[in-house]
Amino acid sequence: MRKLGLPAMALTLFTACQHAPAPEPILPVPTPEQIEWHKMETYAFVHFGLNTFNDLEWGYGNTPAETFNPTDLDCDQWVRVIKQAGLKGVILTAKHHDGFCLWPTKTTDYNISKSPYKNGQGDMVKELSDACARQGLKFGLYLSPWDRNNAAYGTPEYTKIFHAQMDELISNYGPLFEYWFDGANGGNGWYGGANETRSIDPKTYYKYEEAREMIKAKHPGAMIFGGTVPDIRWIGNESGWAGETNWATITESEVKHYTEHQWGHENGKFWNGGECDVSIRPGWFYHSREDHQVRSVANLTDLYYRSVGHNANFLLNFPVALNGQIHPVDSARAVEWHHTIAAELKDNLLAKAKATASEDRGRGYAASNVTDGNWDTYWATTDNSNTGSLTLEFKKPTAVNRLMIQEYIPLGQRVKAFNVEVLQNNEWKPVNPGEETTTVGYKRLLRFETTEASAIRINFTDSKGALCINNVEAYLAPALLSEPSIYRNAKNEVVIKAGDKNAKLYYTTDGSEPTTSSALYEAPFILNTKGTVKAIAHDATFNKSSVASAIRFDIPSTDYTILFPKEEKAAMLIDGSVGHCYWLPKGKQEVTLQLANEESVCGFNYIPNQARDGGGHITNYRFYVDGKLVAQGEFSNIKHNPVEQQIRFAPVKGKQVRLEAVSIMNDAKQAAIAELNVVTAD
Ligand code: FUL
Repeated sequence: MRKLGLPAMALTLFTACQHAPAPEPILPVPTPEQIEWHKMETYAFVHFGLNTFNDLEWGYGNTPAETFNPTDLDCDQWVRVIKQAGLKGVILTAKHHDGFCLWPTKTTDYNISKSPYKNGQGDMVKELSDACARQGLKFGLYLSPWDRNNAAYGTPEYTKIFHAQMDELISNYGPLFEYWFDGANGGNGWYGGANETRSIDPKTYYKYEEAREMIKAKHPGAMIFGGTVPDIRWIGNESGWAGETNWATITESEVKHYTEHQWGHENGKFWNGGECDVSIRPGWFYHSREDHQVRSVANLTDLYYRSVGHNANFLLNFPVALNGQIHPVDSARAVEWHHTIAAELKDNLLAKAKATASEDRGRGYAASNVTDGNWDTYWATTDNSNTGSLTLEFKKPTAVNRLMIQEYIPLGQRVKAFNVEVLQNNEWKPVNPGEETTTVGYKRLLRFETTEASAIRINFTDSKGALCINNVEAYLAPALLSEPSIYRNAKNEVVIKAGDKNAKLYYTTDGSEPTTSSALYEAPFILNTKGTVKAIAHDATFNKSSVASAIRFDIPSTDYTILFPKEEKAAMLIDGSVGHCYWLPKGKQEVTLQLANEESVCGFNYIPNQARDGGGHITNYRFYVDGKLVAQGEFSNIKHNPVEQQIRFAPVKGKQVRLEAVSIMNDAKQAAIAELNVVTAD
């Protein structure tokens, strides 16, 4: 054995005195790039393209390129709003399923150069990437594999076109932080005029392995979303939340149903953090009819806790409006949301707390590492101890209602379960009695009722190995009021509900803005005509009003008679309650409604099954007024985003309407309808 010289020996001894050995990693562990991605936490999506100008969610591939014509396009405005909303990057839909390319690609004529925008000289991908570079925002791209325009779709030639498009995108627009491959492969499309259904095997057709190599060669740090070799995973819904249990590890080949993505797999073979994508409005693309349906600050804040606070990243979509800018309501809401989160998590009450633990693994792994503000130092237990508790003592009793815990993920995700207690008058009390919380990962945020604590104790009750916790913070978040919900039931009674127990509700029915001097809501009231109800919630304790809610009610339930299906249960179709879903009986999949008076019908609303992962969604429909076909088409993307579907058409006078389900999701035989009603002209 080679003898160590004195200085080398001293160094070895010195190092040994400094640190106990680090825990062995528990595989799989994230790559350094994946860790950087976790640290981004929130970023933006922009859906903009031909769909915007044609009021569509999924263009069929035949909408004329000439219709793309934003009048005041301003990518710097997008970037400003996105930055002010605290989001760290933006991903642009360079090509959606309709196949229209927002850059002057050489691969197809169906692109921006064939539009009137800048007389065919425009390049949206460049405009946005330049604006990002100017203002210091990360940039990413979405390229839909499914292409409903391309004549070659379905043949090997299209795969080449798809890769060539990707090559243009990765070669000409600067560094990318994320590359998004959408999973939708709906089947039917225009396909160069063939107008048919084409199916491919998404596992092999797009050659994702080669695509990955191409992207990584130019953008080693880019996270690949979707495809067969992703770095990060879809969370299994388009509603913006991750499961309460959320492992950043998964074995894709073992996923039986896509909704499993919300939890990941405890013993997954690959590190694949979850990304929660959601639009700030019901649709991904802009529709003016949704101007009053922008998510509220309370809703977005809740989603933040259920995405970032559940060990996932949050991808918030802005459907850019027809003029080429983020709508003022969306931007105001997103910025206010950011300020709300910043206010909720402003002063870390544990910054100066004394941290002790049931044990640690020796020098360098003390409990105090969880409050030192250094992400790379962590409290760790000995190898054979997969439980342990961490106590954080305040200088004096302190009111708290939020707790943040982070694991040192470079060594793998470990914690399986824990609970939290507070010390009050020398007695430990659970913050959520009887509840065990599962998984921590990169970040876990807990919300609980405001409680006085002289200390907080976190009991880790199960873990895959030694505990490695690098950060714990606590906060006192101010109260945040939720907007009231308003609906009208089968008896024409308007019911207004508050989201918070101390809130009082005030409302108007004449279209004016409610204030605390408006009518106080005490009980449901009758509205048996068309009308608009507006309400606010007010909590005198915090002297704060929430955003008002407003609903325009069309003709009341009592003005409908259900002619078909002829069964009592069918009343659920028009009872105003989206929670009651009606399944059409076997046989003819249609609904016929008789109206009390002849109306000028100009549209209808179909609310699909709202049960979590519920089925029965109608994917293609026909709609008749007095036996005359007035509208037909598809409810695009209804499977993953089952929001209210509103179809509008030129007014037609009539007394009888019929909705026919032409096809149902997954080729099911029975359609489900939570609510169905008509839109009438004033
Ligand atoms: C889905 C698409 O079908 C939607 O249109 C949207 O782009 C969403 C982000 O992904 O799969």
